[in-house]
Order: sequence, then structure tokens, then C-alpha cells
Amino acid sequence: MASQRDTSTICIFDVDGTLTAPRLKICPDMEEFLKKLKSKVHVGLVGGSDLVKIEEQMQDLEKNESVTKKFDYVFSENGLVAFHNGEKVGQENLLHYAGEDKLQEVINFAMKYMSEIVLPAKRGTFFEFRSSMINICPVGRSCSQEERLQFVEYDTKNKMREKFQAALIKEFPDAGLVFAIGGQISIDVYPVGWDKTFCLKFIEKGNYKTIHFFGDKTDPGGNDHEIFSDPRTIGHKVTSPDDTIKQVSELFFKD
Ligand code: M1P
Repeated sequence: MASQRDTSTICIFDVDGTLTAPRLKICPDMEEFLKKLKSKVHVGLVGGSDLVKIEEQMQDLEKNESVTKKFDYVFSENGLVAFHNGEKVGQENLLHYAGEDKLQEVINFAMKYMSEIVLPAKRGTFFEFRSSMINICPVGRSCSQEERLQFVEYDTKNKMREKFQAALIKEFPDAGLVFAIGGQISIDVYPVGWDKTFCLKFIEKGNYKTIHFFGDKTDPGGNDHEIFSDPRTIGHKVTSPDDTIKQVSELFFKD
């Protein structure tokens, strides 16, 4: 007899570095694994990226089905844009919340800071203004995959983003904004509280007994830290998509 789906448990996954390699597409093994997991428990995604990027990475191109319909919950921009069973259930607006003046101060400071550093490459789109956050990208979001990896190597050695993050925090201590190192090449800026714990307000409506969270950027300053350490979740730190499969298998597919 097929085992019943446990509707009192949900697994929430970060996307980049947890389900996929950073900014790359989901691999078939992971796709299969998530389908299998979905037959056991509820499954949700929470990414820092906007929905367009999460769709690019997670979409089942053969079926041309939106990612929002494939999982119980899909949260883009940390859950500030939220979907439940394919329906949009929430969307916040950074500009309304923070106001033009404050955002321009941050953008102007960041432009000045970035104009004074030399990197292995600088391309285009240094700021991406999303519904609920500003993504600041010193190499430029239009860089190639090769230039992305070149930046990662440079940043690992020189701690460029950590220094930039520290400068932003020092300049705007009371702005009510968080400056988080989310992915490989950028810094996310959003109001305090608009981190990934924001998605829990939707999850809580599902009355789950157990909420597992899996993410790779779980250390302080990383964009998985708050939800990983939130008392409402059981946090799991993973090191790669393969490690995610390993840890989830130990929890749900032991025999
Ligand atoms: O992993 C989530 C992050 O993904 C991208 O980061 P990067 O391009 O720096 O690797 C961005 O979309 C970022 O906002 C997001 O947090």
C-alpha cells in the first residue's frame, strides 16, 4: 500500500547552492528527488532571487509548467513575493516601505564605493531593483559565467563583499535596512525582518508540526541565517545539492 503524505511536516529549501549550483539549472537527479519527497511531505522553496530567476533555474521546460505550481509553496525575494499552490498570496513593495530618499542615499553611497574599486571585470547592471529588495552587484549582473567565477575567486581572496557590507552597515546603522551576502557576486538590501523568516507567516497558516529548513548560507551575515536559526524551524546546513539529497534522505528515506 502506498504510504500517505505526511501533511504535518514541511521541508523548505533555499535554491542556490542548496537545490542547484549557484544560478544554474536544477539537475534531473534533484528534480526526481524532490518529486519523491513531495509524495512524503509538503515541500516549499525560498530563494533570495526574483521569480524570473527561480523559474529559469527550476522550471520543468518540457512541461512548460511554472515552478509556482510544482511545489506547495514558492517564495521568491525571501517570501516577499509568495505563492501557495500556484496562487499568489503576497507581495510587498520596497519603494513604498522605505521611500525614495532613503533608497537613493544607499544607491548613491554604493555607486561611489564601487566606483573606487578595481575588479578583474566590471560589466553591466550593478543594481537590480526588485519588488522587495535592491541587489547590488559590483561585477555587474550581466557578467558571463566565467566572469562570475573570476569574481568569486577574487572575492574569496580579497573579501571584497565583506568589506563593502561592513561599509554599508557603518554608513547606515539606523536605516532599518539589512545588507546581506546572498549569493556569489552580490549583496541584497532589504528592510529588517524582510529576510527569509518572512515566508514563515505563510507557512504558519498550514499548521505544520515540523518545519525543516535546508540552506547553505546559514552563518551570520548569510541570507539563510535568520530562518536557519529561527525557533519555528529545524535548521539544516548543507554544503551542496548532493549534500542536500544526502541529509534529506537520512531524514525521510532511511529504510
Ligand atoms: O542565492 C540567492 C541569491 O542569488 C543571487 O545571487 P548572486 O547572483 O550573487 O549569486 C541573487 O539573486 C541574490 O539576490 C540572491 O540572494
